[in-house]
Amino acid sequence: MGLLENKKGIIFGVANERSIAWAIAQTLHKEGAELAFTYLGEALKERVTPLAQGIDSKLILPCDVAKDDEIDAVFNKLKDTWGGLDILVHSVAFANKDELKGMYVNTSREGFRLAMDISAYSFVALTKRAYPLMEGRNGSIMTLTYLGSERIIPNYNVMGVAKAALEASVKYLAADLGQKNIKVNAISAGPIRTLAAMGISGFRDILSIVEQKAPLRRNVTAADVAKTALYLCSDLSGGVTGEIIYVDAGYNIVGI
Ligand code: NAD
Ligand code: 0WE
Repeated sequence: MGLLENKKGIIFGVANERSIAWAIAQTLHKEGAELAFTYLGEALKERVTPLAQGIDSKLILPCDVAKDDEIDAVFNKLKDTWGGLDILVHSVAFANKDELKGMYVNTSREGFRLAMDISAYSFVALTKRAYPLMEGRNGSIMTLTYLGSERIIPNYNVMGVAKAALEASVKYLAADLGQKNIKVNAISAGPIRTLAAMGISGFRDILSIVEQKAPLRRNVTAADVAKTALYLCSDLSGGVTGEIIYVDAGYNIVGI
């Protein structure tokens, strides 16, 4: 008997088998959850479909989180097929690549808008549609964030500001939805080699610094993050809401 038997969840943010969202999906499925997936664009459909089908998912839907009509279509489909929802995982971020280098002071108006829209507002947009489906069922909503929201990580720039907005949104949404018995939390993950980390200059150095300085003297894996996601989805985290939980080998506590 799994921890998530009879629970229904939707996962936003699988791009490939290295995605943090994919590790979360596998872990939730192992504990009995039935999952739906969304993907961004036709190119990713081919990648996501076989992964999702491999864990018995029947709902694999397109969704650009910048588009309200696509988000509406996803939640209408969930309502028609399942009639309700227990779990929402938001594992989506995007900024233009040229904003993730050089000085933050050079951030463009459009670059700021785009990063905020995809990486922060989208969490509000998804939650707005999800909570009516979670009525009377102990819902759990979560997102992924990074230490760059609160400390200066060179080149993270506008993504750090978007993650700060995302983390503040977690708290406001937790306050809104608490009365409906819905938890809203974030996992602040340490650096992990995924598509979103590809081509980030200095990423290797970041991994090496964490390995040298983090209390656990190692980097975290997507599987580490997935186990905390499981805790947040399950009744084990009853009473936990509005939190930013670090899964970073302890790196965030280190001063010098
Ligand atoms: P990833 O590239 O596998 O996942 C990012 C996902 O965002 C992709 O699936 C991509 O398709 C999706 N996406 C981007 N724009 C979108 C849009 N407009 N509509 C819908 N989906 C869109 O990389 P990941 O590392 O698994 O990232 C997942 C989350 O984890 C992100 O929020 C990221 O900020 C966060 N995070 C990553 C790390 C890390 O080091 N990899 C560390 C901490 C937090
Ligand atoms: O949140 C992230 C990365 C998010 C991300 C990555 C990309 C790369 C490709 C958002 N948008 C884009 N746009 C692209 O075109 N992380 C936590 C991983 C990450 O990204 C960094 C990091 C770390 C860690 C960028 C600079 C410095 C450190």
